[in-house]
Amino acid sequence: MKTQVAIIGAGPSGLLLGQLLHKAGIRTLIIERQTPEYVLGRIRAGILESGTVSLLREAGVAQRMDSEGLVHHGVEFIFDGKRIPVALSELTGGKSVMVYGQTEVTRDLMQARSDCGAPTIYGVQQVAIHDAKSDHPFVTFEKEGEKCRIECDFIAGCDGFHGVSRQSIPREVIREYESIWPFGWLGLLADTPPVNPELIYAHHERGFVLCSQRSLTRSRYYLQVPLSEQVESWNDDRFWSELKRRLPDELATKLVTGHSLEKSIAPLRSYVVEPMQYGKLFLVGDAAHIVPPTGAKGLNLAASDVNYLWRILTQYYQHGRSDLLATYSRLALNRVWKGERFSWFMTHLLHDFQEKSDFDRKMQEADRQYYLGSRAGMMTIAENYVGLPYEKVGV
Ligand code: RFL
Ligand code: PHB
Repeated sequence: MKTQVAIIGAGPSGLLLGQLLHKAGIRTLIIERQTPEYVLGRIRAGILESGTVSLLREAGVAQRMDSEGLVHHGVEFIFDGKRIPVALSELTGGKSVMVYGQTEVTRDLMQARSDCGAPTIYGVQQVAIHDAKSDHPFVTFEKEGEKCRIECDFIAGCDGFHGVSRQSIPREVIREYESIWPFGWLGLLADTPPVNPELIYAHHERGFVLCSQRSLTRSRYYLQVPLSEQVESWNDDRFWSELKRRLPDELATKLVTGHSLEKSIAPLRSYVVEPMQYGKLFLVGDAAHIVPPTGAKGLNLAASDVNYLWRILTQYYQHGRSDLLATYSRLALNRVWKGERFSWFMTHLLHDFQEKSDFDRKMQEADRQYYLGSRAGMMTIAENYVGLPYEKVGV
């Protein structure tokens, strides 16, 4: 098989890159380890930054998002039982975020790819990257026992944190930065109306709570839990009653409970690999960086990597700009580190840290008082939450 850009992984990074390159007339072939049903079954992100929304529009896959997604102009914080609205749009000169689930983004991208006839091979095994430093890189894999080979100009490693792309780069040419958080998030999805029109990020001495949503009839809630917690020990009743204990009375009494559609525990991790390029191999999205979900940045950083790589590859194919290829890692990482910082900041601000000293707890409290008690503080939160601007490529 032969293509221009071989894409490993059909998550949001791989599919969005494939779609944008296809629109620019560049041939791609995507290979994915799982089945499409499995990929669509993973419940993950829910909040899209304005830049991600624009990119999905540019990719021509925004029709359903624009009609079914919910535009949010604000978000709410709670600490010491006090509710503090943060007026995102007012504080950012009119920007907003979109509530539209990663599952739906992925479904729209899969549909667009099949409509335009661009190839995706699901259920591949033994994926390996070869000669990434040469002018003739190639990817090998097995499909139903048959060995296959893709010859290409470039390889996009969009295969998530546990994929092969990052692992195929020699360890001596990369540097990894990592911080593991001492708790996880227990998430529950239910067909119940959200407890509040806006998302709520709540600090509580029993642990952090997030009240999110997928639509006006589907809620997504998260509870901070110790890393030792097993999802099996949380039946729906236990989840709902713990959630109510961590919310102020007026919200707890309004909360509509119901049967869970999904429940899972995710550990929290901060991770970045540098650089994000090795010869003709580019790392994109979770393959190169992970953030704790508190800032709602994971999928959005994946989209920002795609934004840079798609523009660079398009300029290369359409205008011969081979000089831009080496700029990818710097452009992507500049924004990644800011997203890491905001996610780290939000996680620190809102979670309960059992091992913190009394002094550190007071600092955390002062941070909440400062950031949510002044316009300057709220503006900082708002401009990061709606998404920092992308840098221009090739100037
Ligand atoms: P993905 O989605 O992990 O997709 C990678 C794909 O690669 C495939 N793969 C392989 N394919 C071929 N060969 C191999 N050897 C392969 N190895 C792996 C996998 O099967 C998979 O299909 O990475 P991608 O595309 O970079 O997308 C990243 C996002 O999924 C992730 O950052 C977000 O979900 C993070 N995230 C959130 N991000 C946000 O922007 N806003 C949010 O509100 C938000 N909430 C969340 C989140 C992540 C969560 N969890 C569970 C980690 C909430 C949670 C609970
Ligand atoms: C979600 O809806 O899954 C969600 C929303 C905001 C976050 C994290 C997750 O910060």
